[in-house]
Amino acid sequence: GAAGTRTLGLIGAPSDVAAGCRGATMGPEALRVAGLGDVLAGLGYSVNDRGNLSGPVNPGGPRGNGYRHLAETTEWVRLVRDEVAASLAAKELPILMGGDHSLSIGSIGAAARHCHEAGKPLSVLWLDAHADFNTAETSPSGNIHGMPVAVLCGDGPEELLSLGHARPMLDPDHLVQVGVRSVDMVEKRMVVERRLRVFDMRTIDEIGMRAAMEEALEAVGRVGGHLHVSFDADFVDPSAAPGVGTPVPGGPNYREAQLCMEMIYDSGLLGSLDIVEVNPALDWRNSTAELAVDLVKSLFGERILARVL
Ligand code: Z70
Ligand code: MN
Ligand code: MN
Ligand code: MN
Repeated sequence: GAAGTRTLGLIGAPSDVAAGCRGATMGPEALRVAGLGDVLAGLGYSVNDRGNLSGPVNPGGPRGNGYRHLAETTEWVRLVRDEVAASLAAKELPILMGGDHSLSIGSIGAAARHCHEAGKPLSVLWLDAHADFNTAETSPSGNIHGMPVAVLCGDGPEELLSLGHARPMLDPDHLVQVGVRSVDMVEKRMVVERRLRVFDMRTIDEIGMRAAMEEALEAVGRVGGHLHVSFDADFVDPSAAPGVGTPVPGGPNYREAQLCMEMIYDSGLLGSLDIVEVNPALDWRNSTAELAVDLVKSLFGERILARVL
């Protein structure tokens, strides 16, 4: 967990090829400008900024065979997978700075192989307004950033599935989603059929963020081993995180999002992290990257007051 790993590896993946609109390419630099590295160093970690990966540019092509930019997305996912694998092999806790959310296929694929080789289980906490559980058949858009959870659970194009060490890369029972409030019509059926564990916004309204996160962390804690947290900036309410491509009203507010991160830190389970879908082209004075950095501070142990014993 974060408490045990003192070296963090920052990996920039400036790609928006799998998103519905342009601009997440600027996410990694926005996070650096907002002070991500300095803040983590200030918490006492040693930070290894591995720089940005370099992959295909966005060709602005149409949907073909159900997908937009499948070849370009596959190349970016492969680059992310290999760099996250290198970071894990160097005993770092990797932090992927996206980029769109399809890149999580690479980061989680790398974590899955790493865990498989170490003989420990992998669990994933997916913080997102969306379920990201579409396939070419169910997707209304063809945008692959709406499909990574399905790919990780074994449903998707051969090009992406074959990047994993096993099929599925992730046991769907080891995935917990929090914050979901926008699911496409056919996607809903799949989420229910595959029995995904979802703490949607209705549940959070009813039981509160504290109880929802207690249950979510209990579930991933039962799996044990390595926890990967995949943070889509659109998890947070757009009033606090306006710089995202697909804002959905009715998300966790600033305080609820902070509590969520504090509770993940306290679990001691964190083994790798994605920060994705920050889109400076749609933002207001870098406020969304600054919010993400505030949240990451809590995720890595910052407290309002020092804990007494
Ligand atoms: C929609 C689709 C999505 C992120 C938007 C949107 C998916 N369900 N994912 N923003 N991160 O096109 O599949
Ligand atoms: Mn997402
Ligand atoms: Mn989303
Ligand atoms: Mn199990």
